[in-house]
Amino acid sequence: MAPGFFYFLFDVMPDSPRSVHSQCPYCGVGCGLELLAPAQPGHPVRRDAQGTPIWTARGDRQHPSSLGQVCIKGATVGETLSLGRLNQPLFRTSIQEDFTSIDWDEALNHITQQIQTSLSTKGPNAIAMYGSGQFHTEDYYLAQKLLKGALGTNNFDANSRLCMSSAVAGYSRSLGSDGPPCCYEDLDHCSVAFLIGTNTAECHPVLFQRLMKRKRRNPDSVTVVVVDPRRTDTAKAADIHLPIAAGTDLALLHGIAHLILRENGQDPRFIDDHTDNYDAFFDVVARWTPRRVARFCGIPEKRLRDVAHLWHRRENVLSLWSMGVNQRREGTAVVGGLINLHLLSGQIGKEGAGPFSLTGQPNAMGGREAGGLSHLLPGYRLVTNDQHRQEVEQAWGMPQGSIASTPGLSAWQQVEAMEKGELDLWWVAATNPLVSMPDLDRVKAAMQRCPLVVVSEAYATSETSHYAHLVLPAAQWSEKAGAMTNSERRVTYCPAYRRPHGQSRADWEVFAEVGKRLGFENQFNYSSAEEVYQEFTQLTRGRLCDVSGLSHRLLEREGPQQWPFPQGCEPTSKAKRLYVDHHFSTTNGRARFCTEQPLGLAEPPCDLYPLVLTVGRYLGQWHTMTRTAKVDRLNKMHPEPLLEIHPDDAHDLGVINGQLTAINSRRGHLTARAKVTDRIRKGLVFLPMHWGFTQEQACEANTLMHDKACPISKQPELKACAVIVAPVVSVLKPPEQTGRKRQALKRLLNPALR
Ligand SMILES: Nc1nc2c(c(=O)[nH]1)N[C@H]1C(S)=C(S)[C@@H](COP(=O)(O)OP(=O)(O)OC[C@H]3O[C@@H](n4cnc5c(=O)[nH]c(N)nc54)[C@H](O)[C@@H]3O)O[C@H]1N2
Ligand SMILES: Nc1nc2c(c(=O)[nH]1)N[C@H]1C(S)=C(S)[C@@H](COP(=O)(O)OP(=O)(O)OC[C@H]3O[C@@H](n4cnc5c(=O)[nH]c(N)nc54)[C@H](O)[C@@H]3O)O[C@H]1N2
Ligand code: SF4
Ligand SMILES: [Mo]
Repeated sequence: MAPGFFYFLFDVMPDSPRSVHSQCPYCGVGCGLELLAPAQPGHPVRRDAQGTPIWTARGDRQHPSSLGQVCIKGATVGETLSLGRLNQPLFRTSIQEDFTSIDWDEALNHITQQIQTSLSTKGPNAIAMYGSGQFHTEDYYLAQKLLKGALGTNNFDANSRLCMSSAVAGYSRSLGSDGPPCCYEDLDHCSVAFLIGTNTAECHPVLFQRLMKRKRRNPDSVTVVVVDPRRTDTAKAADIHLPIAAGTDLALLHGIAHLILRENGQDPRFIDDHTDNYDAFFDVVARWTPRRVARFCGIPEKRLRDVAHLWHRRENVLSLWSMGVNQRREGTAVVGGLINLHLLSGQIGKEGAGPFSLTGQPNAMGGREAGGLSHLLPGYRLVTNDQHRQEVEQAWGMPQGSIASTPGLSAWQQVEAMEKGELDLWWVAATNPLVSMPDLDRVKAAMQRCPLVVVSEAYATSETSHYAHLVLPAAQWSEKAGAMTNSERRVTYCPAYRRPHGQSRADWEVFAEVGKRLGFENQFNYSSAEEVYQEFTQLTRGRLCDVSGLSHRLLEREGPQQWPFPQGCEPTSKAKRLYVDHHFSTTNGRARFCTEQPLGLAEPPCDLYPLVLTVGRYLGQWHTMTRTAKVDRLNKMHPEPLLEIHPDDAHDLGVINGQLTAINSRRGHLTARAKVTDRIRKGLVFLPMHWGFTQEQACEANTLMHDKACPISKQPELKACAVIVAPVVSVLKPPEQTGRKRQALKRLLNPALR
């Protein structure tokens, strides 16, 4: 169905469809939602706090990934879609001025003029775009075509750099390609669930509930192991919790490998037939004796042995991981260390087993397929590969040599380039870096050196918009049609079922319009998202992530589908897992053992900064809260950010439960109320990432974080920095002053507020 059809229908029009099916726009579980129109027979029209009619979300029983389940964020998404939205484009020449409203034509002129100037003076690398795993695949794809094709710069990167890039790099190094090999059904079949660096209960709740349901019904059928320095809700439900010291995961994994070998739990046939580099790996893990590992990780040796014992060729081990593993200065090596265990025990490409990264965002997977990182091209291709570039140039109808052969700037490198005055145009879309990047004061200062900062944003007051020159109103999920891929490689069609708010436009439409204005009329001439998707799918033909058989129509008709889905494929005939034949994506078909030595934290604690701060998430808040802060129920769940601190540390530092504390790192300081709890390891403190400077309870955790990153994946170590904590004896921020500051900030964006 053409997206225009739905645009035509207003939220409450009597002939509006009673319900539509889509994928939840929050986490990477990618649950199916059924959205019920505001007006249902026999019921009053549901409205949000401003009286706008709202659609109600509930679990879609037909969605194969979630089977009707949802969590509280998915269930309340309808309440977030209209409140506080940005109405029209806003512009100012410097961030000291107030914004004025402008029309789209003028807004696009500002962008194209800056691009033309940059191209004729500094060249294409003075332009960069920073996108997001919350794009639809169509948005992602056209951003690649615009930057990498039309402009000739690979300076497109996404917030996946802060999220999944260590997993991408880890899969590629060990298995020859990106692509999680498992599926959610494996949760029903594994005999061991090994959860490392993931707070699944809060961050991928529907998957966690699936595992827990199985465990409740048949407690002995599966052993759950959780590796996390905090006793999270996930860890509380585990059979074995390993509260290792922050940043010691690789040593733990090497220690497990060491014990598997000692106990003869390896799979010699699998190793001989399907892997490379085993001898070098053996030499590395031989040195990680149980005693050394137990001491390094700060856990009892007995617990280590209990866990290693579960990793055996006769078991079905499914390992799940997310940010506790990826956000490390050695993130790629830790992913490699985890995949090593699967190769050693032959636990991959079979039911209930394998290394399974839990994707953070709803379409970070689709982004990877569309080439949405600065070293990638659509269809899991690489910018450094001559043949890959030529294939894409040909498909795009662009001359050979249009695409540059070196990787573009990664997310943090874009900030560094602004610091050096090398960027003329920084275009941020569907991400809010002034909450989510490390070392925020540096990012703010860097942005002020960039002549044109463009922010494409759905809501009126994001932190990043406060440092922009041009703000473009974005149509968001529900207002634009598109496809998204979840963690188990399942693609769901997300229809446009509400009218775009105010003058907002879909991101892909804006990218296409800029392409056309730069003279690429033919290349960017699309009349619907469906056409964009069609072009993208053809570029995946013959690749691991082949979706050449998919289209919006097929997905609408047949429902969500897992890839690979080559042309001619029948919806029911596909394999649920990758690598079932144990033929991997490397040139010789063999998977590869990794051999890095553990390094530990990039900024270890010291006398001045004796504690390690880790930063993560709460169940009821999403990232920078532009959406979830609009839901009363979610705010009541988490009224404020709290500093979790162990009772012994609190005692040593004179910190009292509920008291305001000051937290300092080498880069900044902030205050937060203390929650004294033994659910966190001694020596570690925790803050949530969510509350940016526009929030009443502002707590900019990332002003404290450093930018040190994994040299392979370029993913920053957002899970640890060294801090000192002290009780606050006087109130630092008198309430009137905070109020005035907020008023001033609001004024900046005033014309946009409805
Ligand atoms: N409610 C909610 N759900 C979300 C999101 C959200 O904002 N809110 N965001 C989504 C996104 S984009 C992502 S990426 C995922 C993130 O999902 P998760 O990675 O599960 O979430 P985090 O809270 O960032 O971190 C997970 C855990 O890592 C632990 N950790 C810290 N340091 C270490 C370490 O050195 N080793 C180990 N083993 N563990 C460590 C922390 O204690 C924390 O419990 O969540 C997704 N789902
Ligand atoms: N210390 C620390 N820092 C972290 C993390 C951590 O664990 N610790 N986690 C990191 C991770 S994994 C992630 S994924 C990031 C997340 O961080 P961000 O990506 O910055 O967080 P979001 O709030 O999801 O930002 C999405 C923005 O896009 C807007 N938006 C929504 N829909 C659309 C749309 O369709 N189009 C456009 N143009 N805009 C839209 C939203 O209003 C919002 O402002 O944070 C990272 N930062
Ligand atoms: S688990 Fe994730 S995808 Fe599912 S409803 Fe909750 S936030 Fe949405
Ligand atoms: Mo993420």
